[in-house]
Amino acid sequence: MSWTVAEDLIDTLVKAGVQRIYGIVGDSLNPVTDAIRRSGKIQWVHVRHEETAAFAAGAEAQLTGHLAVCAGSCGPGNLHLINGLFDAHRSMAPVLAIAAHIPSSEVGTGYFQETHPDQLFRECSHYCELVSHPRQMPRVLQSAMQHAVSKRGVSVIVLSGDVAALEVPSDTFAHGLVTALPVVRPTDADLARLADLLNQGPRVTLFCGSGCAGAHAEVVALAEKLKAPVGYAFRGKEWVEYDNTCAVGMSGLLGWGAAYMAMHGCDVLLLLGTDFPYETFMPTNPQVAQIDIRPERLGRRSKLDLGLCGDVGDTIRALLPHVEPKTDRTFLDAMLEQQKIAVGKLRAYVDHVGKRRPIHPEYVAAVLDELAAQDAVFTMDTGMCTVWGARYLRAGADRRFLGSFNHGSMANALPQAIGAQAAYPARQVISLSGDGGLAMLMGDLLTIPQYRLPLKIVLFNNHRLGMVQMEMEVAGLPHFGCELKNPNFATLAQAIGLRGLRVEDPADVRPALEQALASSGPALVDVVTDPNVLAMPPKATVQQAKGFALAMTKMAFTGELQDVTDTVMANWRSL
Ligand SMILES: Cc1ncc(C[n+]2csc(CCOP(=O)(O)OP(=O)(O)O)c2C)c(N)n1
Repeated sequence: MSWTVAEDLIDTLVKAGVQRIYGIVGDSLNPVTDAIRRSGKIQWVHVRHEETAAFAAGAEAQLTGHLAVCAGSCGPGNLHLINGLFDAHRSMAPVLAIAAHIPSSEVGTGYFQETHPDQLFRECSHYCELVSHPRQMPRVLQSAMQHAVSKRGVSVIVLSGDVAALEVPSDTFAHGLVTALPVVRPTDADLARLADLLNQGPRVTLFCGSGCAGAHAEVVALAEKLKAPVGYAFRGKEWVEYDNTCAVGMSGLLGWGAAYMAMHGCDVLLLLGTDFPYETFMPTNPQVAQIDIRPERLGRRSKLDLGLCGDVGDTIRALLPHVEPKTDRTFLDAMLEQQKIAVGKLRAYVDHVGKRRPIHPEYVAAVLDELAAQDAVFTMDTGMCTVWGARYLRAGADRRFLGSFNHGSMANALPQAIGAQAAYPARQVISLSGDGGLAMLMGDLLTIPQYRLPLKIVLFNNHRLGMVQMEMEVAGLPHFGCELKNPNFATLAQAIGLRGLRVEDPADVRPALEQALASSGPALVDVVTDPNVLAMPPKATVQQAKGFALAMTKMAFTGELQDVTDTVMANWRSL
């Protein structure tokens, strides 16, 4: 029986556990999509923009931990994957992209739709190879999958349609995806050095990132033994915030709580699986130790006194017997008290929502947190939605948070929600979308009814590119190019086949969210929110305050007095 490269590809992916491929069909991809159709074992999820395909695959991979796949046709088709692939790669999501290519005989001739995907995707992948001969195929695919899964990130195979249709020689070998992972921890001598450092420092703080995935019990045990406050970056929040009596919130621009203070007031700061990028939020006084599975990351964000390569869980398990229990809780208790105060301040626009229109977005996020399921998957757009998610959504053992936390791309939330809901049809999936973000990949609202995905979209419709407006203000610049003239998105959603609810009055927030979450099908809640809301980082600098004052003054002088008044009125409780 003849067996083509495309058939071999699909058969191997089925055996590796791949359940669906997101993409858009095209001539060069025909042998592959036809092999999918004939196999009947993989679902083809056809989206409306290939960027959605890549984001959706990235979300599926992050949630399941398994290989997820997307595909695009030659030239512009696969080029559209690129932004989502950058996001997946930087999130360490095991994703395989199938980039179909122009006819192999035409490569290098400036042919119709010619690009060079093997060069284009190099920066956003661990492995990116052109398949030009069928005999390469089983091994190149094996290698692509191994790179994606073991190094955690993106692999790309570039495949011309004519090569995909060629017969695979019968003597090639094939074996399944190898997923076994090693125990990775520092040597005993290095662990002893780390234990010494922790034992000697009276006040220790832990700061956690996504490398703490699956290590909740270990991090909490270490914190309790050391009486150490635990701060986190957003990608660490979902793993360490819940059931943790030492948790003191997040640091960074999105942050709140006592994490900043705990990191700056300690004697030893232990960074666990975090590549938190903002040097300005890192302290210079304490001794800093860092554990990361990727040794190339050690020391690139802050001063470093001891850097060790290891998996967080494996390392803490080996370290714990050498850590002496501390009895003095003074530092921890002081930080927990600060945390309580900070949480109280966060409630300023939640507990006193009043009748003010447009609605304060903080209130919407807080009510959503209250009403959402304990195992909900939240996706959130880059922009203010990420701030509200960071501050108002509480983590839980089974809740998951997805954003474009490392790549920082707009328009991530809807496509990530599509991937999440495709992978978990019975789970509550909620997209916190910005109006700018939603509009950017709005075509894929159509994918929701097409696949009967029951996902919910909560739209923070502030008629602004709000995050950038705020950035302009803190830099002392008047707003420019941030206004959005929006339709009624609830009506638009209705026309597409989603349940659409429009909310302009704070009193309607709760009932509308309740109705949306209770409905068995997809729903979009279009909440008209305040465009002038500011989100202060946990440590606002004098420079930022000055910038804000300067922007307001400039706007007053250019006649935009109403905007100035609105902004001050919107934020007086936080200013
Ligand atoms: C693809 C892309 N384009 C531009 C930006 C710069 N940017 C970051 S946040 C943002 C505004 C987002 O606006 P919106 O989705 O309406 O959310 P809001 O901040 O108003 O809540 C922009 C333009 C980006 N990060 N990604």
